[in-house]
Amino acid sequence: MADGKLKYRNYTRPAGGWGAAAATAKVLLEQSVVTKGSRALMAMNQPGGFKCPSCAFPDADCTKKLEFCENGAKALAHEATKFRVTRDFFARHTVSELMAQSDYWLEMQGRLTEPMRYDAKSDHYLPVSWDEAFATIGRHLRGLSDPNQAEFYTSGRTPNEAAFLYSIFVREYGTNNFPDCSNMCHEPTSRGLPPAIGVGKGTVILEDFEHAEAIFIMGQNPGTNAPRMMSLLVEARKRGVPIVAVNPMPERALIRFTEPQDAVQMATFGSTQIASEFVHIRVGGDLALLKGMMKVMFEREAAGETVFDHDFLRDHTEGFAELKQDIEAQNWAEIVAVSGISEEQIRRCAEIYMRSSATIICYGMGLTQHQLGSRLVQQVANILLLKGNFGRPGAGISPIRGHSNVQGDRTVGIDEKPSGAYLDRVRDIFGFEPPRAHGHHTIDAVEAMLAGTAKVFIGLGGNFVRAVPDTERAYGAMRKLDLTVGIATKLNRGHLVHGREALILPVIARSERIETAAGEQFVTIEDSMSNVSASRGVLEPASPHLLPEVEIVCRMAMATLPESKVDWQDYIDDYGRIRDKIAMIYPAIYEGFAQRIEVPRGFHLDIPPRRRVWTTPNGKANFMVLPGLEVDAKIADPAMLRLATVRSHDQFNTTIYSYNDRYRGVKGDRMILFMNAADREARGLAAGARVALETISDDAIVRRVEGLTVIDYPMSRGAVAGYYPELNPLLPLDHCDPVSGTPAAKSIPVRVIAAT
Ligand SMILES: Nc1nc2c(c(=O)[nH]1)N[C@H]1C(S)=C(S)[C@@H](COP(=O)(O)OP(=O)(O)OC[C@H]3O[C@@H](n4cnc5c(=O)[nH]c(N)nc54)[C@H](O)[C@@H]3O)O[C@H]1N2
Ligand SMILES: Nc1nc2c(c(=O)[nH]1)N[C@H]1C(S)=C(S)[C@@H](COP(=O)(O)OP(=O)(O)OC[C@H]3O[C@@H](n4cnc5c(=O)[nH]c(N)nc54)[C@H](O)[C@@H]3O)O[C@H]1N2
Ligand SMILES: [Mo]
Repeated sequence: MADGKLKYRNYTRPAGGWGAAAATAKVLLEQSVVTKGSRALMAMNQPGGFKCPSCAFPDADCTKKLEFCENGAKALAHEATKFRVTRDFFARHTVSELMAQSDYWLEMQGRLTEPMRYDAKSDHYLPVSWDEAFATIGRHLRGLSDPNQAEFYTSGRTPNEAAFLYSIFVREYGTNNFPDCSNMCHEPTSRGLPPAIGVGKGTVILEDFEHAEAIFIMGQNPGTNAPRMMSLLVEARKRGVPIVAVNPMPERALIRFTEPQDAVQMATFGSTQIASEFVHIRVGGDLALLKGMMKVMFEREAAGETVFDHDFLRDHTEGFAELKQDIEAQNWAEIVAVSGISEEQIRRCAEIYMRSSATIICYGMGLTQHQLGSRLVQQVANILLLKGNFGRPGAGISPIRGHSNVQGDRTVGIDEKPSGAYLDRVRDIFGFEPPRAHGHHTIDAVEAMLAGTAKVFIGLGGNFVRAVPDTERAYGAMRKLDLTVGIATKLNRGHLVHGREALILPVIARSERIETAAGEQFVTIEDSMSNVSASRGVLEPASPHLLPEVEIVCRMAMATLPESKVDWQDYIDDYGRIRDKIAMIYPAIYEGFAQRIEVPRGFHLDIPPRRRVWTTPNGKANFMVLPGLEVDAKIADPAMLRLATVRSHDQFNTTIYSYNDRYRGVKGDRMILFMNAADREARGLAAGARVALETISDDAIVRRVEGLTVIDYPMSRGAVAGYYPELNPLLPLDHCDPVSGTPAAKSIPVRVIAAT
C-alpha cells in the first residue's frame, strides 16, 4: 500500500514539538472538523467530558488544562470527521469494488450512518431496518445446533457497560467463545503475571512516575503509541532519573522529545534527552538481557554486597533458590550472543537497576508478541521481585495496554476461560446456568472457522480479519461463515470479507452524546493503570440512525433469547442499572460503583500487589523460572531474519491515517522493510532494493509478501521491521505463545528475496 511517492530521510529532530502541533492541526483540517474538533478536544479527558478513544494511557491530574496528544487528536478527528458512508455510497460501489480499495481509502470515507445488510445477488450492501437486523442475528443464533458454533469478538474500545452485558448475553446464550483483541496484545500479561504476582495487570499508578528512581522501557514505542506517557518521562529526566530504553529500533521519541504542551520548550525549540541508556537489543533478546542483569546481581551478592531486598524475599516470595540456580547457570558468551548487547552495557543496566530503590519497568508489544511472551513477562516480575519493587511508591510493573478500554473489557467479563467463582456469581445474580467449558480465544476462533465448525461471527468493534495472523487463510475462513456482523463506527476490511449473510451495524462513538428514554447516559472505562472513570460524549451523533453499543447488545440478546432471565430493556435506558450489576458481580473491586464513579477523575481498582498481598494459590509472589535464553524457537537457516511488525506514527492498529511515519523518516509508503545496512549488504542487496519476504515455516504453506522497499535503518543485527497489518500474511496462525495464544508478531522468521 503506497501512494507511490516514497521519501525517506533520517529524522534528526526531537519527537513531539512543533511537528506534533502541526500534525494535530493538519488532521483536524483534513477531516474538516476544525471548530467541532477543537471544541471536542477541549472536553477530552476532562472531568465531565469523554475519554480519549485512542490509547489506554491514563490522563494526568486536572492541573493540566489540555490532556490530549497528537495521536489522540488524530483518533478524535477521524471519529468526528464530516465525511459519511451512506446508503448512496453502498449503492455506488459493489463489495468487490470496495475490496480493491486500500485500508486507508476505506477509513477516509468517513462514518457509517445506518444499518446495512449484504445482498449476494447484487454484491451490494443494502439498507436494513434495525429490527430486521436484530431478527437476522436472532434467527442465525437460535438456528445453530451448538452455541459454540458462534464466535463473539470484542475490540478494546467497547466501554465497560456494553462489554459486561455482552459477556452476560453470550453466556446466557451458552458459550464462552470470547475471542478478543487483547488475545493478540497483552494476553501474556493477563496469563503470565497471575501465577507470579496474583494479578494480570500493572501495579503502577501515575504518581509512581514521580517517585521512581529508575525507569525501564522495554519493547514499547511511547512517542507514537502512548504519547501521554512522554510528559512523565520528560519530568523524570528533568529530575535526573535514569531511563533505560530497550528496543531493536532506536525510536525517535525514546531518544529526544519536545513536550508539545510545554510552552517554554516549544518557544525555545528545546527538547529533553529521554533514554540515558539506549539498549539496541536483538529481536527476542530481552530474556538474555534480563538474565544478564540478574546474573550481575547474584554475582554481587556472592561477593558480599547486599543487592536484594532480603526481608521482602523472606516474607513475600517463593522460588528464589530455583531462580538463583537458573541465573547462575547462564554464561556470559551466550547472554551476549543472544541479546546482541555487550557484557559491559548489561552490567551498566544492572548498575542502574541496583542503585535505584524504586524502579518501574514498562513494556509493550516488543515483549508480549513472542513465542514465549507470557513467560518472558514473568522474568520482568522476577527482576522486580529481587529488589522488592512492589508495594512501594515509585516501583512496579507497568504493562502499557493498547486500546482505551481493553483492560476494562477483560475485567468485566470478556474472558474465554472464566473462573468457576465468577460463573457462580453470574448464575446467582442473573438466574441462568452459564456454560463452564472454556471457549475460544482469537486463534482458536480462526481455527474453528477454518475447520468449518464456526458458523457465525459477531464483532463488537474492531477489524478482526485484518488484525489476525495469516491474512489469506483468515479471509478464506471468514468467507465460509453463515453470518458475519460488524458493529462499528467506520467501514473496514472486516465488513468486506464477510459470510454468506452479513450485517454492518453502526454505533454512536465515544465522543458522541448518548440519549436514552431515561435521559443522557455516560459510560465508563478502565485505563492501563486500573483507574475507572466516566466518559460523556459531547458531540452530536454522526447520524440519527446510530445506536449506542449497549442498546445493540441488549437488542441482540432480546432477539436471540426470548426466554431470557435478564431484563434487557431496563439496561437499554439506564446505564446506572448495568453498573449496579457490575458491582454485584465484582464486589471486591467494584463495590459502591455508583457513588465512586461520581468523583470527577474516577477511582482506582484495587491491585493487591500494591499492598504486598499476593492472590496466588500459595499466597506468595512466585519467582517463575524460564530455562534458557531464547523466547522464540531457534531456526537453523542462516538466511533467516526476524521480522517485527510494528505500528507507524500515523495509524491506529488497522486504521491507517496516512502513509507517513514521521519519526522514522518515512513519507508516502508503508510497504517498507527497515533493515540494517550490514544485513542488506550480506544479502547482496542495494539500498532501496525492491524485495519480497517469505516466511520460514515447516507447514508447507507459502507465505509471501511482494513489493517491499528496503530502507537502511539502524535496526539491531538480524532484525527487520515492517508495518502491521500489511505484513500479517506472513504471520503463521500457529506462530504464537502457547500459554496465551498471542501471535508472535514481533519475531516472524523470514527470508528476503530480491525482486527479479
Ligand atoms: N497512535 C497509536 N496508538 C496506539 C496504537 C496505534 O496503533 N496507534 N495501538 C494501541 C494498541 S492496541 C497497542 S497494543 C499499543 C502498542 O504499542 P507498542 O507496544 O509501542 O507497539 P508496537 O509499535 O507494536 O511495538 C512496540 C515496539 O517494540 C519494539 N520491538 C520489536 N521487537 C522487539 C523485541 O524483541 N524486543 C524489544 N525490546 N522490543 C521490540 C519495536 O521496535 C517497537 O518500538 O499501542 C496502543 N496505542
Ligand atoms: N502483525 C501484527 N498483528 C497485530 C498486531 C501487531 O503488532 N502485529 N497487534 C495486535 C493488537 S495489539 C491488537 S489490539 C489488534 C487490534 O485489533 P482490533 O481491535 O480488531 O482492530 P482495530 O484496528 O483497533 O479496529 C478498528 C475498527 O474498530 C471500529 N471502531 C472504532 N471505534 C469504535 C467504537 O467506539 N465502537 C465500535 N463498536 N467500533 C469502533 C472501527 O470500525 C475501526 O475500523 O491487532 C493485533 N494484530
Ligand atoms: Mo493492542
